[in-house]
Amino acid sequence: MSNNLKVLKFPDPRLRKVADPVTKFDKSLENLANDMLEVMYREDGIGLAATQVNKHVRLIVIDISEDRNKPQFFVNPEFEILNTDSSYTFEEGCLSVPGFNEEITRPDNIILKWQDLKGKSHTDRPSGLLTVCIQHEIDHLEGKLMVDYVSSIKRDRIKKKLSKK
Ligand code: GNR
Ligand code: NI
Repeated sequence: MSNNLKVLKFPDPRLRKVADPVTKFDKSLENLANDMLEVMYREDGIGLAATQVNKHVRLIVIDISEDRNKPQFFVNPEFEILNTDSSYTFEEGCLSVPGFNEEITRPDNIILKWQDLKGKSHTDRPSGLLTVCIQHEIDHLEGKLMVDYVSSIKRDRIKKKLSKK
């Protein structure tokens, strides 16, 4: 099975759109989630935001399991920072910024609220890699990218390199 979704690459301006909340929990949402999962697995990512495949709705898929068989779906995710003093630095990569890794520091003590594909609400305190990944993906829904955390000199250099491709 294969779909037509392609991952947008920086500096594509469509990556800067702010995604709309999901209001209909129907079959088409489920289909999009499964298509995104396929793209994520195909490209060896641990997460994917709908924005990256040019669908501007607040939907994220993540699989941080070793066996790549524990998909998680997050609809309309939001987080609250519990303790701003506690942060974590991790070398992040992004399918929309291929070939670049950057150390990014983010809060590591958050409460996450989201809905599942049926519209049911959940609240949890993520830990480890999920804390990093969900924040990276929520940034995408806000039109924000990894490159926004680096200096403008470095960002311009990345832009030049990726524009040549
Ligand atoms: O595959 C991915 N790996 C990754 C590593 C560290 C922090 C975040 C990520 S997400 C990334 C896939 C991606 O671009 N998701 O938006
Ligand atoms: Ni990304």
